[in-house]
Parts: sequence; C-alpha cells; structure tokens
Amino acid sequence: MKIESVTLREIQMPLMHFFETSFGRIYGRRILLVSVEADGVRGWGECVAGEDPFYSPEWIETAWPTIRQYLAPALLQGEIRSGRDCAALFARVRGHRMAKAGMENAVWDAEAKQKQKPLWELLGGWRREIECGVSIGIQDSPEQLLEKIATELESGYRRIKVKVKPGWDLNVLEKIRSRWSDILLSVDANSAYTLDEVEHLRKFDQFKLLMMEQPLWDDEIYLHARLQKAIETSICLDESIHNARDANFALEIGACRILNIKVGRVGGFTEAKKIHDVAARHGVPVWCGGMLESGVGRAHNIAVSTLENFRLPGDVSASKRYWKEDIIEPEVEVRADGTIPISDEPGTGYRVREDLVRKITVREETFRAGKS
Ligand code: OSB
Ligand code: MG
Repeated sequence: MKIESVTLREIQMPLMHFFETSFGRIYGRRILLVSVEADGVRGWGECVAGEDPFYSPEWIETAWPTIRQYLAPALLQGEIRSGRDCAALFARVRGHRMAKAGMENAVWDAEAKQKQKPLWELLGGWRREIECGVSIGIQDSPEQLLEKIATELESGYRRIKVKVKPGWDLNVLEKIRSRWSDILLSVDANSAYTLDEVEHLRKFDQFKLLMMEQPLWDDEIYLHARLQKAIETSICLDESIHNARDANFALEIGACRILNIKVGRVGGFTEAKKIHDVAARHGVPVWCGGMLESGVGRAHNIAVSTLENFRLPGDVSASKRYWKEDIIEPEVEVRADGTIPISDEPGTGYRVREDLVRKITVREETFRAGKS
C-alpha cells in the first residue's frame, strides 16, 4: 500500500446532553479526524484524544503536532503492506497512542476498502451482532439519573454503567438497586478513589456489580491488585492499560478480572488485538470502551467488538444518544434487543458523510508524500 496523503480535520460537535465524569463536565466535543489516501481509496480514522488532558496526558493539541511532525512523515515515507505494519513505523515516538491509533486505524480502514473486505473480517472478528451497554455520566440529581437509566433500559441496552465519585456513589447505587434489583450494573470511577478508602470501596460489594472500573490512580496497576484482594466486586482496568505487557502484568498479579479495551488508548487495532489475545489466554473477558466518538470511531469500535473474547456488552451505543446528526450513513442504531447487527459490506459498512464533515470542520491540514 502506498499512502499518498494524510489529512487532519478538527470537527466540532455539540453533545445531545452534557457528559460528566469524576474529572469534569463537557457539553460538546472537538474531534480530530484522520483520512488517508491510498491506491484510489480513502480510509478514515478518529483520534479519541479529549479536549483536555484529564482522562489521559494526551489531548487534541498534542495529537495534531505529533502527527504533523512525526507520524505523518513516517507513514508517507514508510513501506507498509497493511495496517498491521503501522505500529513499527511509529515505534520511535513514545506514547501518543491516541494519535497513533487515529493514523493506524485510518490505514486499516483503507486496506479493508481496497481489499473489498469487511473491516471486522480483516481484524479477525467473528460475531455477527454485538451486545450494547451504556455509560451514563454524573447528573444534577439522583432522580435525573434514574430517569436516564429507565430510558436506556426501555431502549433495550443490556448493561448500565454509571460514573461514580466520592459523594455520588453508594447513595445513588442504593436508589438504582432498590428500583432494579437484577440488571447488569457497573460503575466507573475514573481514578476518583485512593487505597485509604478500602473500607468505603468494600461497601460497593452489596450492590452485586458486574464490575468496578478504574477505582484507583490512572498510572497504577499494583495497588489495584491490593484492592482486588480486599473486595468481592471484580475490578476492570481502563486508564492503566496501555499495551499487551500492561495487560499481562495486571492479569498475572490479579489487579483485575475484566479488561476494558479502547482502541485509541492502546495505540490502534494491532495492539488492541494483542491485548484481546492476552486476556483470552488468561480466561479473562474484555469489552470495548467508548470515548464519546463520532460515527468514524464508533464504526471502528463495532468492528473490533466482533472479536471472540469481547464477551461483555461494551460502551458502544447508538449515534442518537450523542449527536443530533452523526457524520456517518447509516447512523449507528441499536435494535430493541440491545444489539447492533454486523454488516457484510466492505470497510465498516458505514459511509462517511463528507459534505457534513466539511461543514463542521474548523481546521484542516494535508500532508503529502515527498513533501513535509
Ligand atoms: O472512562 O470510559 C471512560 C468517556 C470519556 C472518557 C472516558 C470514559 C468515557 C465513557 C463514555 O465512559 C463511553 C461512551 O459512551 O463513549
Ligand atoms: Mg472508563
């Protein structure tokens, strides 16, 4: 494959409803889209770096210059046969995994189109439908949260995850469980607690949660193993896992019993597949996390979720939960039974609405082979 050009675009999209985690509230997204031209096809990728360096050190303003100065030149000068070869081209750059993933996944997308194959098949997927869950942010009141949960359950979603932080945790779980005693329920703390709070975290056990996601520091694995020994609820790591070595370490020392895989957080499809395989070897299920993606990233999350060890409902939900109008056609729709059917079309099965992308683009830059 000869990559002829790379284009970066920043698009801005208001969210249907604000999204609040333990690190803050946002009302809209600034999203970095990557497109690559290769052998007459165009591949799309989404860099999931946030508006701020709060979830991870990476954010949109570190991703753009990293791609301009290092990743785009490496890709345009390098020789690749497939998306699988990108990681090696980018290896000299440390970190910046979300920037790398935006690029690598655009190449996989182009490769699938060029080979006239579904992306999920190229990735080694197998499922013909995937199960969906939702991630519900912190609300202004517990009543509003209950209302939102009721709506999502009525839509068919198979797992409810609520964001928690000190002051918004046991009190809301109490209310949720007294109304719905047996739904699949999990919590995500985004590192809001410390190991001094073991006694408090042990109280989550009474709510029979499917998992507790990333309770402790984003850069810690070992202390999660200490916590996992002290509580019954299964820990799931998100922020702490950057690659297959991290995953292997976490599972060897018993830091968690479930893994969240975000293709962006780990640097692209290639590393995501490795983590998936590591977890499978340990008999540990994985699920696909979300980063409030536009349709481009959402379609990629759907494709990767078809791999065999994605055995739990992911944070992959319908376009309309996030956007008035998504940038893909058709939009991602979730059926009444809480699943998304997998398309047999080449590529992702979702077409990028380039006219709409153009309309909401606020900045754009193209890099070509032979010029840097
Ligand atoms: O921790 O999973 C997370 C969104 C932004 C940053 C971090 C996280 C999330 C979500 C949203 O939970 C998942 C989604 O619906 O896309
Ligand atoms: Mg999380």
